[in-house]
Amino acid sequence: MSDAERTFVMVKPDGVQRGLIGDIVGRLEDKGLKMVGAKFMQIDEDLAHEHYGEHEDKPFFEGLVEFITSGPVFAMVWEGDDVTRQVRQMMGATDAQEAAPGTIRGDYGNDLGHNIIHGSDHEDPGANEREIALFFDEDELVDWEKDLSQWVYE
Ligand code: IDP
Repeated sequence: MSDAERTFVMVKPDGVQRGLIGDIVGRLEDKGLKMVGAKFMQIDEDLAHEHYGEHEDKPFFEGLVEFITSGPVFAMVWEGDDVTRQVRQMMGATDAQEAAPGTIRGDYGNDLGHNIIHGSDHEDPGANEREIALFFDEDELVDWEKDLSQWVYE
């Protein structure tokens, strides 16, 4: 499993403030995914601009930067088969009011901007690796065997 796909996931400032880190980590663990990196951190303006660069021209961009730098986030890297798409499915739609019940945004969120969680876009090839490299040094990621994986994947 060491060459399995990896994706970047982040509990946003609203999720941290609301005490949802444990629930979100628990959901990803319950799914059988493997955490290979994590850190509790504060995003600065430069990192926010780089991470959300694709939205630079959008009217909500300044508000988005202000929000994502407003408090700590919990940044993570998760590994598993097709993990980028799997996590996006678990997250639900961007607008938490439209996200299906049972998804993270659907169960915890009530807003488009304050939507609890970020996960790399599976429809943007390479976004997962780009975002991982932006937030983590290679030596901050742990290559380990999860015994449970033999019961998760055939
Ligand atoms: P995603 O987070 O589901 O990938 P994106 O379209 O990449 O959605 O947008 C990034 C983030 O920007 C969203 O998660 C949300 O917090 C914020 N955002 C997107 N569209 C709007 C908007 O129209 N108004 C306010 N915030 C928005």
